[in-house]
Amino acid sequence: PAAIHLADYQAPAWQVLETRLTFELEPSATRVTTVLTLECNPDAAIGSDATPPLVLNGEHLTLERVSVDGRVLASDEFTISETHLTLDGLPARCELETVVVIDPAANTALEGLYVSSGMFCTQCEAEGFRRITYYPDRPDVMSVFTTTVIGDKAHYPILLSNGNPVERGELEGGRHFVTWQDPHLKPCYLFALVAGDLVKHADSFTTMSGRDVALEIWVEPENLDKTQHAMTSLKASMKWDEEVYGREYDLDIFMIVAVNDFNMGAMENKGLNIFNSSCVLANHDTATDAAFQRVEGVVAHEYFHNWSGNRVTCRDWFQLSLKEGFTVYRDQSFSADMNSAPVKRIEDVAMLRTAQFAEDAGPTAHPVRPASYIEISNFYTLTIYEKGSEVVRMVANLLGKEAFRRGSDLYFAQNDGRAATIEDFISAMSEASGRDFTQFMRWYAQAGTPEVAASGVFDATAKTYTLTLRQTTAPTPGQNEKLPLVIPVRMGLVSADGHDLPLVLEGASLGSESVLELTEAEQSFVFTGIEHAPVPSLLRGFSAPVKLGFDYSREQLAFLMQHDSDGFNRWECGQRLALAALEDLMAAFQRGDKQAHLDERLLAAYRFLLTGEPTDRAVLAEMLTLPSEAYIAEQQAVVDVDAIHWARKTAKAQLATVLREEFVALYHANEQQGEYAPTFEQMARRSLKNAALSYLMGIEDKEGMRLAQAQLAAAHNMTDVRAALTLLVHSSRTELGNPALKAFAERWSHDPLVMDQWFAIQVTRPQADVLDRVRFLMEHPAFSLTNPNKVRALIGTFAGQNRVNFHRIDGEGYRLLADVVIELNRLNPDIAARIITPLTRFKRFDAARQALMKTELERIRNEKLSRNVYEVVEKALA
Ligand code: HT7
Ligand code: ZN
Repeated sequence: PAAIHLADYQAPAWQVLETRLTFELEPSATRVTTVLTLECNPDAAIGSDATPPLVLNGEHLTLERVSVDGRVLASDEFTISETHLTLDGLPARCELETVVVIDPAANTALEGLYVSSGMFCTQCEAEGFRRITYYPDRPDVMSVFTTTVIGDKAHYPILLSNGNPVERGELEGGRHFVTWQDPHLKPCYLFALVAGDLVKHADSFTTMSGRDVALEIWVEPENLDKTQHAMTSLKASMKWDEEVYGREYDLDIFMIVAVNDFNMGAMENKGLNIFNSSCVLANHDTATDAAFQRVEGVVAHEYFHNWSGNRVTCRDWFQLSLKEGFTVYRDQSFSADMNSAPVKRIEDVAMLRTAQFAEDAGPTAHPVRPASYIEISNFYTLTIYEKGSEVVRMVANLLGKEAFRRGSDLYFAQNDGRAATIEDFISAMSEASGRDFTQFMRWYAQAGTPEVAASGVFDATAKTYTLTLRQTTAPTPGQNEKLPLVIPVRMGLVSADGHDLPLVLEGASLGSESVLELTEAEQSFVFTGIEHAPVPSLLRGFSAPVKLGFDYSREQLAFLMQHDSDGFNRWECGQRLALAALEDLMAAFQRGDKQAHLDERLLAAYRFLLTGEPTDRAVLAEMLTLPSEAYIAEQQAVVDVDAIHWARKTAKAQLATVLREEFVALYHANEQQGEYAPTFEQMARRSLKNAALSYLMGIEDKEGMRLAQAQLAAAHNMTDVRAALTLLVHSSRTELGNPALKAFAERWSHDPLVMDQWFAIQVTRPQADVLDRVRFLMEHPAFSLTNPNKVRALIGTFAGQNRVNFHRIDGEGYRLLADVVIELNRLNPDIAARIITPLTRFKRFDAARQALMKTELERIRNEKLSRNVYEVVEKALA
């Protein structure tokens, strides 16, 4: 397959002024009649009246008829291939009608129109619309749509599409129809259709200009009691976008539909968002606090797309981060406002630094705006989303709140109804603030994570502190040369008594905190009037997506962990201290010393945390969590999964042994009082209590065991149940874990989202027999390779989270993943290309594992591959 290049972009030759669609729904033979009002773009006309060819995308379609301005065309009047329908010599303005038949029931790729749990639904981003009808399937062709959906009334009483319903009625043969009109210009990737036997949770929202908007969440009847949290989140999002960005909703109705089979989290189709059921359904019996927060975040994200994505869309798919990076930044800010801002930042940064940094250092590394792709579905990545959000965050922080708001207002005003580029976004920010972003634009073009090495020199005589910052970015595939970036480093200098010193730089007083802008490969900043050697607090709030190196002593880390005025950096210094202690243990493991002791300074830091007054329980829970195995691995030159696993387990056990009483006290201090509520305060208590339990279970403490069993039996909420069940199942006490698992499955076999958790709990067991369990569970009646949630829960969780067993030295973990990828390559290429990721990172491991992983990649390469898997495997093996 050939690559597509940003440099080759050309404006479309034809515009679609109007799109009229009629669907006659049948699971295996749906007829789609499409009427397009077309107009040739004046710039594209060849000569005075000849028009360029009209090239429409279309895949997996059976064409029945084509007509132009009412005349049916003979088969030699157009060209048809597996991917295109081409018409020559059309009038500059004409009406084209096509009739095609498609097979939604056989569509396991879940792109285009497909059937999920007996209902019809669509997924058109990025290039799914071409599996529905012949169309210029590109985001810069925007049209108004009228859609008539016809279906059997008994099976599909609910017929939905974008916009407002304008007509409905009965037809012969037990069928009925509804016509929907969407007055807003949109590209076809925002088209949606849903038909099924659904019930709704209805509510309403009054916008800031006083319009009433009907809100509807459509679900299968058994899920109606899991919709309240999504509805609350939706209303909060609508209000927040009005208050923070001045954005008002623009249709009379906003709908969300939950579907069980979905490749990603959700889709922002105009007025009709379609959600993976896992990102919309939640009640306290079935969903954990983490799931509640995910629902809140995803509902907000999709709603925010109504402006950042739909009203202003992308010119081409290279600009994907224009809508995704900006919208992630918006949803992260929303969640920070709704919950604890420091915890939200800690979670987002932890994810970025483990998963996105690994992507940026791997074979598929790409810039936030890639220069080329083979399959666009492969580019819905952490780099586009999360690093893209960090780039927008830097813009926002460099400009300050007011100027950033002026910039976003200008961006929306200048580009409303248009397909825009990243330059359009940055130029609005520049115009609103007067700031020059020329160098900053490199963040969009350069792949890889920059490293900033910091060093400081205190001069007691001159009373200065000189901070030197050096930036480098390692080469990434296809990009050897890296230029210096604009790196904002928010910082302070902390005195021995724990206060931020006043900062004076080149005669200017900057207050107690400053943002240094590193723009060259190396720069020094000389702070004057410094009486005693300070401890620098750098990259506060994680002010840029970089790896910061500073040679802190462990004492300095412990000091900053207690005294830094920046909450994020207090956590960060605790993590650095823990990492250093874990590295000691890893070194001991590697030299065969299993009696090594944990650094006393980490024990003291934990004692400080456990005995102090908790100001913010949620932050405390984060601070009591050791760096994840994935994060520790990121810090190693050659990943030693066994050493990492042993070190983390040993550190936990030693902390629990020494601080047992404190953990027991912490558990009891945070037990649930009164009724459950998904409030932030209660969630923080639950995470603290379950953190304490996890330490106690790390030594299989008798009291810990008793508490875990009691917590499971009390079944107050899924957060507590899942935490207790996980700890029991992961313990050596199979006589406790196995019956608990069995009882859980009996209680929840009817609920697919709870069964996903049941799978995930089992496949993260650290014991070596887990691989047999994974193969066994793949045969379980509740498992299905055609359901992405099940694949993620069982296979994705095993390969991504059970590192010590996935990377078994006999290569069985790799073989299992490759077997699944080969099957999925046929069934669902998008999921196949995502689930393969851990295999592509072979360069991070020792020679023996590298060879085993490569063997499996080569086995996959020998198959007849989809574009998705081909692109990933070729890049990995290049
Ligand atoms: N904009 C949505 C993207 C999406 C998607 C992409 C490829 C394949 C399936 C997909 N489902 C949804 C999701 C979002 O960022 O909001
Ligand atoms: Zn998005």
